Amino acid sequence: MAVTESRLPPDFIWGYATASYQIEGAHDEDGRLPSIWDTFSKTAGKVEDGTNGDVACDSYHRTHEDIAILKQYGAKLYRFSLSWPRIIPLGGRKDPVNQKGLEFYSKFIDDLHAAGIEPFVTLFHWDLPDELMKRYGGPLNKDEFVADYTNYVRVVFQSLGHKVKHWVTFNEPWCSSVLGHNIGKHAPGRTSDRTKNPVGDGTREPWIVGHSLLVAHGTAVDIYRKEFKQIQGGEIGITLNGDWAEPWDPEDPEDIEACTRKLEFAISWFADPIYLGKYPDSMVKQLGDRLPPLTPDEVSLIKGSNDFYGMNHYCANYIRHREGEPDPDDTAGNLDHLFEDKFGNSIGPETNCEWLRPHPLGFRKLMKWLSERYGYPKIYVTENGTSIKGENDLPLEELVNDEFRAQYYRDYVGAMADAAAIDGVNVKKYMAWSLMDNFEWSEGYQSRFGVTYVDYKNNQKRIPKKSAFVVGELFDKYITKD
Ligand code: GBH
Repeated sequence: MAVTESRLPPDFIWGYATASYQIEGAHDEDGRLPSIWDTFSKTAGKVEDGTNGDVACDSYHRTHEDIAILKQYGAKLYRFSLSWPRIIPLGGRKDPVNQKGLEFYSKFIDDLHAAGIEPFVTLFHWDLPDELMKRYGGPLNKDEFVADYTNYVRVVFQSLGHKVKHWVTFNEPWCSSVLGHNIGKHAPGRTSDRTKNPVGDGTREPWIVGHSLLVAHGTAVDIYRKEFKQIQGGEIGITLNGDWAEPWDPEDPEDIEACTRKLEFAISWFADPIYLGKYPDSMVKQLGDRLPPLTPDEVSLIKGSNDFYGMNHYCANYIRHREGEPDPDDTAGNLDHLFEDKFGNSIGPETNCEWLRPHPLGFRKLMKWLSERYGYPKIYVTENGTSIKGENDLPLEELVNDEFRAQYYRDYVGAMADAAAIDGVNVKKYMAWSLMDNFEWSEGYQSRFGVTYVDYKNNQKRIPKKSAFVVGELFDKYITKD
């Protein structure tokens, strides 16, 4: 599918990604207290298969195994996240720091370096200390949240910053805002829908939370740059999710316009303030004063706060504009996400996730769109991957022969190489999601994203799938040798 001569630059590096709550387990060990995901997943009906992250992949006890597979696969980079409630179990700036939590990550980072693997550290991948949610509503309370989050990241920079060169402030703030405070599918599960949750206001809370996360991101970057960057020499940015949009009716200007609006509501909500210093006009127009304005001080903190653009990308949708006034609970931009266009063409094959259908060309198109809008920033792909329909039900010998996932990576890595070689996109790093099967949030353990099979019934045994080797071969092929 990719143009055969497209290549990635010689300094390109790649690896794998995971997140603390999805893999670590050890939920009550060495001083860790609950996060909002512990509480949410233990609330009846919130996770489809009734599971949680108490054990997950047991990575807290298996750092050596995880490093060994990374090495075996030839990865040079590992993106993982820190669990805030391991480091400051109650979360707040006046609460005690847990040395055991810091020691765990410190040792892990040393071991990665010893294996020749660069740590790429996410500071927040959704596991907010539960106490902060109870105390003041977490990011619903901007001032408290920003003060506690920046205290936490300062503790981390102080103790781990001399050995980490890549930081992500927040993973996918859209998910915390919309899935957590509008749809209610993610922790803390707040929504206007009273059949799902007794409290929440999906018309206002997602926009308040998004604002808090932007200000917390900008403030954390400011602290890093003023107090640590000069000595520690690392870089810092935010990771945004965003899937590509194709018009449902390619002839209808309103569907074409809706595609731009969809990208603005999903991506530019955060990226425009960071690169352009303002919210997108389409959002201001639809949301009015429900979108909390950025003060001039906030704009100066947030604008220019990305050393790189962290891009999580999985799939694409056909977009059809809606007629009439937007619903007050709408967060998408008054449009529908569809899997088929006007003519009945599917955007891509089904997977095990309702939302995910691969469409590799969309990866290239989105990188180009982002590059044009934001002035060709350095892009790091911080997640990309797929589940496979029915994978969980296959016998082991078939499951590990995951040709569908291997093909996904051939197509997506090829599309990225085309974006770099033909469109001039400045993409420099790539981390596949995921190193291993793990706790897939509200889908529990039913959907697998790993290039490594994890046998949850047999002591969390790790077994490489075919795709693990295909990914390594792909980068050998695409990266230009010096
Ligand atoms: C990533 O999010 C996460 O960072 C990672 O932790 C996770 O394991 C991985 O994806 C695989 O899911 O139909 O309204 O529920 C990906 C971005 C955006 C994908 C929201 C799912 C669901 C929208 N996600 N989307 S909805």
